[in-house]
Amino acid sequence: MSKSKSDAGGFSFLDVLFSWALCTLVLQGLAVGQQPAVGQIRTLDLGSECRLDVLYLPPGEFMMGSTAKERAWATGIEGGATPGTERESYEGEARLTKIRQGFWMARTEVSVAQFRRFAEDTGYLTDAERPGGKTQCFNPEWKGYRLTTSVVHPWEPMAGKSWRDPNWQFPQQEDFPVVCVSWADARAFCRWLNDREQAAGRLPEGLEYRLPTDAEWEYACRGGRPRANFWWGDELEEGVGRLNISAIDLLPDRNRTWPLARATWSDGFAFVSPVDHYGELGRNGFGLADMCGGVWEVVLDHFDPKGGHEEPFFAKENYRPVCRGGNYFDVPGNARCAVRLGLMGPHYSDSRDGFRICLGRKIAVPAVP
Ligand SMILES: [Ca+2]
Repeated sequence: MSKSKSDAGGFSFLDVLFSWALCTLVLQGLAVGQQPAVGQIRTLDLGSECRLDVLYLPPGEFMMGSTAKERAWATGIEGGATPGTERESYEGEARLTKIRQGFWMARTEVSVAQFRRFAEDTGYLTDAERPGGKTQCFNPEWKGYRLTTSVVHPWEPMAGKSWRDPNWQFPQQEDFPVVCVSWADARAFCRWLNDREQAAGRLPEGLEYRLPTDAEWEYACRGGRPRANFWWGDELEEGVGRLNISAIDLLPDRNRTWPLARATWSDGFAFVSPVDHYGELGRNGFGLADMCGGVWEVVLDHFDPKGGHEEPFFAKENYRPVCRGGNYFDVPGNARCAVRLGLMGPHYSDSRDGFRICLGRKIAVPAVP
């Protein structure tokens, strides 16, 4: 450029070109600077040395739902899910779905320690802890080890149990995912986060902490893959060391495995495992842990049995929150990215159900009783 500077007066063509190129680069740089990098981490300080990481996911598109081939695998010998049930149709046929705005997704399901910070800070009582409240927990008296076409589940509504004591047959741990919390409880946790971050001047303009939508959850679960049974691909065996599902591990004080144990390896746990226990191997393409398996993750949408929606779906009656990802006691066919179920209601809770939060665009949710 120094050569053109020697030209007498004015600017040369090269000067103009250079200036234009420089401006473009600067503008692009600014634009890039405004958009977080994929996988960028925001760490929330919840107080008392407790933290929560959310990771940035860019806008994108994916195939929501499943194909007939995928469902045939899920209900086959390896997948282990029951064929010919209504449940197979809840995923809907695979269709192109867009996530138009990037958002921040928590790396893990909300842990007991994180939920405890909320409960201690606010004195909040979960639905299960309120007078007359119950939550579904494992009944250790259960003896249904026989393999039948209709397995009788050992989960029963119990009083006096809650996220503080989900009736594990072993001590509750601070790094376990919180369970026995309802959709309403999960949303109360999000309100606390918003109030806390707002008061500290850390809540970004136009965004809120909330449950992810049905579509956001599935997009996040797939970790950048357009379509596959699991976030790592279609092969179950590649799930070794990646997820917590019903495996060969014995139930506490038992000598036989749960009849749904179709994974032929040990995941290390009869029930729940600590969040992010599997480390790098257990994280998907977006860096998110335990998206398949672990605990069911309740999302913002209400349940439409025909399939999930690109935009959040809210029912006018019969409010049944959607849960995602399968749980530690599920067959592999029920722990795929596309699997979705409707919970019994907004105040229902279970020791197989937890939640994960996100930071995303504000979404108005109709009041439900
Ligand atoms: Ca999970």
